[in-house]
This record gives sequence, structure tokens and C-alpha cells, in this order.
Amino acid sequence: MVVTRGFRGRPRADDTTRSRVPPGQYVTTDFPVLTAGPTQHTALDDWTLSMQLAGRLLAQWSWREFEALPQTDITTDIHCVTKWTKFDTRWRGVSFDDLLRAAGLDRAPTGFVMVHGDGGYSANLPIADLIDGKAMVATHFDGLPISPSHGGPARLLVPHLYFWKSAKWVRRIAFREQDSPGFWESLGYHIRGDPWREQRYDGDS
Ligand SMILES: Nc1nc2c(c(=O)[nH]1)N[C@H]1C(S)=C(S)[C@@H](COP(=O)(O)O)O[C@H]1N2
Ligand SMILES: [Mo]
Repeated sequence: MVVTRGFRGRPRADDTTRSRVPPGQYVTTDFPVLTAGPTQHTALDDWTLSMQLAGRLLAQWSWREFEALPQTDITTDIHCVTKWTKFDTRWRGVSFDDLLRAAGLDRAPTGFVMVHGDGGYSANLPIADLIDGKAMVATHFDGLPISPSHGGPARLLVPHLYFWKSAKWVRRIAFREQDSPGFWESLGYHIRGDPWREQRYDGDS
């Protein structure tokens, strides 16, 4: 059974196309693959998702355990910093709120996370950009398991920020007291990456 509980994307002021396209973006109907390095493959039997705080394990789920967590469906627009925007992408997964709950946490223990994916990728995020229905660990796209090239078996999805924040092949969520740059952020991209404020590069307001 799928329980959908108030997963909120960015509120839409109206339904005109223009209002849905952030500054400097264009709309595409394909789904480009953007990966720094090779596509990662992890057998589901070997897959785990961990939450860590200061090197200590707070929670860990096997694939079977992860699949048993409450599932949320969302339809949302996504925005890549290479300037494509794709409307109405359909995802299913476990919301960050439900992950916290499953870990036995009422709230995140710190203000930030570093999210790590297989292959050495990482992305930093403030907790405020993950909670209250803003993010999920997604396992399905368009009704099917996410393909390896798009980050399957599981990827982060933070649709209101540029898509580089949505780490593919996600395996580890490390809580941090301070915000520090992840993979693209240390290569000159913006520390937060809000497409509506066009926060593409370090130094953009
Ligand atoms: N692990 C991992 N996650 C990643 C990346 C990556 O190279 N490795 N690229 C990021 C970037 S820059 C983008 S735009 C999106 C692209 O996701 P897609 O290939 O499904 O379109 O994944 C993000 N997540
Ligand atoms: Mo990207």
C-alpha cells in the first residue's frame, strides 16, 4: 500500500508554463543522464542505507527493510544547472521525514547533512531543505525501479534545488554541525543551489 502524506513541492502560483521555469532554464521532454564518472551498480543484497552522526551509526536499513518503510508518491518539476528543466516527473520513495522517524529521531540532530553516493559523489544540504515533505530517497521513477544511469536502486530527490543536490546511488547520510561543500560545491558550484534565485556558482547571491 502506498501512503502519500503531504509531500509538498514548491507551491505553484499558477499553472502557466512561464511560472514553472526558473530563470535561465529551458524545458526539455527527455531525461538527460549527467554523471561525473561511471554508472554505479550495487547488488540489492549488498545495498544498505546508513545515517551517521560524527562517525557513529544512527540507523541502517537493508534493501528489504528500506522497502518496508512508508512510501510517498510525488510528481514534481526538476531543474539541472546545465539549464534543462523537466516538468511533472513522477517518483516514489521514502520521504526524509519518514526516514528520520524510522531512525527513531523526532528531529535531525544537526543543521546539515552530507549525502554520499556510491562512486565518491557527495552533496551538502541544510536540514531545512530536506524536511516537511521537501525531499525523499527515491526508488521508483515513472512507475518503474529507477534505472542505474539515473541513480537506481535509490537516489536522493530534492526537487526544489538544482538537480546536482539529488545524489544518485545514495548510501550514506552524515549529519553535520556545519555546512561544508560536497563534490560540485567544492568545484565552484553554489553552496545551496536554489534555481529560483539562480544560485548556480559560488558567489551568486
Ligand atoms: N552519485 C552521483 N549523483 C549525482 C551525480 C553524479 O555524478 N554522481 N550528478 C548530479 C548531477 S550534476 C545531476 S544534474 C543529476 C543528474 O541526474 P540524472 O542523470 O538522473 O539526470 O544527478 C546528480 N547526482
Ligand atoms: Mo547537473
